[in-house]
Amino acid sequence: IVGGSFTPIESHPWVAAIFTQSSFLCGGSLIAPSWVLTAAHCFSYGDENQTEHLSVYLGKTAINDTDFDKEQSFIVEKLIVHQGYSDFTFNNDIALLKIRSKAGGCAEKSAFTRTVCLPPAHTQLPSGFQCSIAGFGKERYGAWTYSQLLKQAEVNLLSHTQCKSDLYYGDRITRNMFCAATPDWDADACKGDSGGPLVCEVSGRMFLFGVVSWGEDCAKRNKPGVYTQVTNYNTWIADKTGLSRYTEG
Ligand code: 4AZ
Repeated sequence: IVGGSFTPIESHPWVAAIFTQSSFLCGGSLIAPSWVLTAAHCFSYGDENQTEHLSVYLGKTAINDTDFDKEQSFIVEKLIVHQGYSDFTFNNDIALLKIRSKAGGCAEKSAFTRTVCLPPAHTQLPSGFQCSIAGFGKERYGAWTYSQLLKQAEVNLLSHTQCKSDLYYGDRITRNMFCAATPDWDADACKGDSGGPLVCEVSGRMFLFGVVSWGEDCAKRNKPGVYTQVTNYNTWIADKTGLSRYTEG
């Protein structure tokens, strides 16, 4: 995250940290006790062996410190990449991880870990609506390392029309994407925040509306962050996880 502020995991307890062979890979969001929603582009296409190298942590505020009193760790039982994901356009940049602890259990609710709600299908928020993003991604585009501590920032939703203008991203924005930025272009998701949450508060509850997907540079004028539109995937999520569509909200 560029700009924004450091934040404890208690403020974003659905944030998952995904590692591959002990290096940090991507963010994610806990949507059910054994399911993490993340971005498809975090994974290499067709590598059947990659799940055995993946691990997922919940309850983590510092990426390289272990706090056994707060964090929970998991192996990945199943990786489901959206069948329509394109590595060229980043359309359908969404994936699911089925997680399980070494003892066979799922995530346990605590002050540091809980699930985030999925919004009802096709819910639309108005442009300008303020939402928040969180992650361990780089604090500047050219930084050598990821943020050691979890960060968050407030960003405003942009209209599809604006984001599809030539000045922004033109036709690279599909209907499965939306954009968010700050009025001064001073806060944004960045490398390493991919797969992590964009959440918006509606009627006093936090809902997962976006998955950090891509963008040109970070916090760059006229180049907003691009997010996967989670509300287009309620049926896909329900089908793949077997979770009822009626548990949403
Ligand atoms: C990345 O490379 C990335 N500014 C993620 C988000 C953004 C840019 C790059 C948005 O993972």
